[in-house]
Amino acid sequence: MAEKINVALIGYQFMGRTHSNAYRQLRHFFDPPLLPQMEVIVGRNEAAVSATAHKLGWRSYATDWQQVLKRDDIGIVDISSPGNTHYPIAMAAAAAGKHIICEKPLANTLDQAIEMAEAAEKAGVRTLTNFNYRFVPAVQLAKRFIDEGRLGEIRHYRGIYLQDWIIDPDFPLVWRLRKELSGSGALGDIAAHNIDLARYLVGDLEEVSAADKTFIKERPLPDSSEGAWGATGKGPRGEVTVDDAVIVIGRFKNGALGTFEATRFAAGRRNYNAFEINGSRGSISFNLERLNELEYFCLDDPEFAQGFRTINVSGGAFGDYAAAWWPAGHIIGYEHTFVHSVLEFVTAIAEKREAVPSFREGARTQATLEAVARSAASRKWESIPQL
Ligand code: SOE
Repeated sequence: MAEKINVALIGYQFMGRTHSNAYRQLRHFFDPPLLPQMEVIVGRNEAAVSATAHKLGWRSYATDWQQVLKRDDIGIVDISSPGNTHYPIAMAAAAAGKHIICEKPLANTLDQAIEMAEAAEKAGVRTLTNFNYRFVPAVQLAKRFIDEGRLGEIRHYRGIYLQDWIIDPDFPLVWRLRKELSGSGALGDIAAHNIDLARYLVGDLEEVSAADKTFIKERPLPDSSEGAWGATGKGPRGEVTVDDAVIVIGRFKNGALGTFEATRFAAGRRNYNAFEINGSRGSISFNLERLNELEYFCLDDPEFAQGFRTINVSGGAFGDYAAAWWPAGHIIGYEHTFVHSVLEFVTAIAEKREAVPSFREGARTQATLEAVARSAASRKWESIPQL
């Protein structure tokens, strides 16, 4: 029987739910070397967090994360709360010797992200920045194709992440639209995924040039003082202090060119996270809204048989993550990516190795995000510090 490790989850909204589901499902489908126990879920609103604890299957709840970090029986701290809370919680968790999993982007500034990575490294605790889309089996197949050289030399990475959930000008001023809470808008929320996937699949970028835009400058204040998602309203309005959309061109260190576009104003695109990669021998294309599929074109096929083919990435042929679920063709979804990232994290803890992507990796992506923000402000190319 594998050893157990108690988890304290901070945050109980969207990400709190995805992480809870991951901890719950993990041992039903995998054999992790360390078994996470859903010990305590933490949130400021007692009525809401106690109801959520019960619903999501946590043994207990608490309203003060600082008290929870003092507990010797907690081994993992999971930070699934808004961006401005990542830094103070992670710094305190590292000081308390806890392993830390943190939602993306890692921090609201590059300086904070670097400090978090260094504090954890110094404390000898394991970390994971939860860029969950790395853990889609089709994305892992894309990585395998690239690493095996099937695409040849990589020339282009074209990433787009399109959503439309704030297109209504009366959608409230939630925390993601306030810089002091979220750090940035579409940039940190969704371009961060684009850029992390590009770094994972193609490598680090060295410089970027970017433009951003805030289309709706004021929005109704939300019902809740905590800045949670409230009803669309017509009451007093507050200023939107982040970007609504961002476009980027970039150069990778290995010579490839990249383009990135992220917006929450693409009507009809709900969570359209897609990329295409072109190499000297072929191409691949992925779209999260069809996440079990990878499109592949190969110039090594005989000319009369050339064309994009759609590979259904499910079942035993596609690595441990896909194999653990259902037989081929019996597809998986969004929530499974979180189970895989939790598996990577507890396995790394048990094996006493760095989890991937660690806080250091999260800080590298943050360095790119910050260069994008700098470029959008300066209207010049900006270089990316290599960490
Ligand atoms: C909201 O835009 C959001 O939940 C992001 O925060 C996630 O990172 C993304 O995976 C889905 O959309």
